[in-house]
Parts: sequence; C-alpha cells; structure tokens
Amino acid sequence: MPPSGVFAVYWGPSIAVQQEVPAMFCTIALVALAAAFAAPAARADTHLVTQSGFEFLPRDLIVLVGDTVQWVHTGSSHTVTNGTSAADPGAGSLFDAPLDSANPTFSYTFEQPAVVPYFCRPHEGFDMKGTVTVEAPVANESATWSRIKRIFVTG
Ligand SMILES: [Cu+2]
Repeated sequence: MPPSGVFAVYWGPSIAVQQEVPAMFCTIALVALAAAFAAPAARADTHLVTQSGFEFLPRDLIVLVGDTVQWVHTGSSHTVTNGTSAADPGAGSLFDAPLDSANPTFSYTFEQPAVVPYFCRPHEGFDMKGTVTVEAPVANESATWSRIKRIFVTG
C-alpha cells in the first residue's frame, strides 16, 4: 500500500524535482509508516497448535487478547481441556473439546489476559500439556507493534 505514493515521487521526470525529493519522501514515508502501523492494530491473529504424537506444538504460546488459537489434529484421539490436569477443579471450565479424526480442529478465542494451562485428558500422564499466555497490548502501544516486538523478543 505505501509504495504507490513513494514511487510517484521517485519516478518523476525531471532531475530538478529529484532535488526536492528527500524531504518530501520522508514526509510521505512517515505518513505511510504511521498508516501501516495504525491500520492493522485491531486485527486479531489466529495461532496454530499442532498435535504431534503426545505433544502440543508449540507447547507454550503467547498471544494477544482477541487472538484465536486453533489446535490441529494429526492422529489418534485427544482432547484440548483447560486446566493443569483432570484433578484441577477448574479443568474444562473454559474449553474441553475432542481433537480426533471426527473433530480435526478446535478453535478458541482468548478475551482476557491470563495464563491458561491446558492438557489432553487421555494423555495427561504422558505430559501432553501446554499453556497459552494471553497478553494485553501495553498501554500506548499498538497491538501491531507489540506483535512485531514479540517476534524479536520471544522468537
Ligand atoms: Cu492426547
């Protein structure tokens, strides 16, 4: 999106005009950059977690409030159940979904900042567990910038 305005300036015909380009280019670039950062701020992401054997990959995931996590089945029968184990009194209070050939995906949208542990009911004994850490964007920081930063901070 931003390049159209920038190219219009750069591909201008006269050399005299190009002398004026730098300041103008900076202004256009800044406006374009600001728009690029501001516009997608409200867009929520979907993160994939793949069941692989008795593991959820990635095991620990960091998302932003409003993001959706989609678990994807690859074999055998599992569940995606919030809580630390079946002994957790809160087990299944948020979600308790089958993840098997008849239910190959399960999606859940996280609306509150929280650390949400989850496990697979049949395989918790094999440590088939994971966590979703749901972060609120820092005040005065756009969700987009928060996402960009997280790429470098957490890989
Ligand atoms: Cu399982």
